[in-house]
Amino acid sequence: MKDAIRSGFIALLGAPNVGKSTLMNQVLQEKISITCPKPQTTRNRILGIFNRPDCQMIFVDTPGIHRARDTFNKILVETALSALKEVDVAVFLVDVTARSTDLDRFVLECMESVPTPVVLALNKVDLLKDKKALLPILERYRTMRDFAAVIPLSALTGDGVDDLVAELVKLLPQGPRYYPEDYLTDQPERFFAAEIIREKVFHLTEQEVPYAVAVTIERFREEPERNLVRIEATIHVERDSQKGIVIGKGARMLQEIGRQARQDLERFLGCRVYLGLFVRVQKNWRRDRRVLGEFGYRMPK
Ligand SMILES: Nc1nc2c(ncn2[C@@H]2O[C@H](COP(=O)(O)OP(=O)(O)OP(=O)(O)O)[C@@H](O)[C@H]2O)c(=O)[nH]1
Ligand SMILES: [Mg+2]
Repeated sequence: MKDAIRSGFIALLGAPNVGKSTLMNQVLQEKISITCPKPQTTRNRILGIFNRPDCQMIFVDTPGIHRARDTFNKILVETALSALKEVDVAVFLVDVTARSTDLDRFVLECMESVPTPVVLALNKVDLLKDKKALLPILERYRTMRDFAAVIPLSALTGDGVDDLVAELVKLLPQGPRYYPEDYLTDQPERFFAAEIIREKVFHLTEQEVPYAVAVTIERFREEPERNLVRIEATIHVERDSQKGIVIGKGARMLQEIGRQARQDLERFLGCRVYLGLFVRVQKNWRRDRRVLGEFGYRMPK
C-alpha cells in the first residue's frame, strides 16, 4: 500500500497587489497566474496544483479583496471570498511595504466568521532595508486575528517560500490526490491564452484602459503536424477611444501586445503560435450582467 499523503485546498487571499499570483507562480515554479504592478489584475479563481511525493497542495489564487462599489468589482470580491468555503487553509497575504493596513483589516473582517486556519504571509520582505522593521509590523497584524503561523517571505525572490510550504503541509489533513500528478491547473489552455493576452494589455496600457479590457478566444486550433496552434482572440473594450488606444498609431500597440503575448504563449504551449487579434467595442460591458457572464465573470453561487 502507498504511504498516506497530505492533501487539500489552500486559498491565497489579500488586498489587491500584495503578491498573491506571484506567490502561486513561485510555489509552482510556473507562470499559471498573470501578474502586474497595477492592482486588480486577477479576475477569476485560478487553481495551481503543487505535487510532491508526500503531498498535493491545490492553491486557489483569487482576485484582490477591496471595497467594491460596482457589479463587476463585487463579482471579483465575491469570487475571492467564496474560495474560503472550499479550502482547508487560507493564506492571508500582506505587503509589508504598504503604508496603510486599512484594507488588510477589511479583508480580515470579511474572513472573520470563517473557521479555517489562517496563515499570515508577510510578503515583499526583499524591499525592507532593515529586517528589524518586521517586528512592529508583525505585532500589528497579531492584534487583528489569531494566525496558525506567521511567515515572512518574498514571493518575487522565493525567499521564505519553502518555510510557508512546510507550514502548510502540517496544516493539511491526510487525503487523496485530487488531481493527477501531471496536472498544474484545472483551466483549459484557451483560458490561459486569454489571460496572457490580457496581461500584455494590462502592462502596456494606462489609466482606465486595462480595466476596461476583457479577452475572449474565438478559435483555438491545434495543428500538430505543423507543431502549431492557431489562436484568434478578441480584445473587448468599452469605448471607441479605448479601441484607438489598444490599436495604437499605425496599429503599433496591437502589434506589440500580439508580439509579447505570442512569445509567452509559445513558451506556455511548447509549440509555434499563430495569433490573430481583433479589437471590438462592447459598450459598458462591465455593467451588463449578461455580457459579464459571457466573458466568464459570474457571481459565485
Ligand atoms: N519586490 C517585490 N515585489 C513583489 C513581490 N511579490 C509581488 N511583487 C510585485 O507586486 C506586484 C503585484 O503582484 P501580483 O502577484 O500581481 O499581486 P496580486 O496580489 O496577485 O494582485 P491582484 O491580482 O491585482 O489582486 C507585481 O508587480 C509583483 O512583481 C515581492 O515579494 N517582492
Ligand atoms: Mg493576482
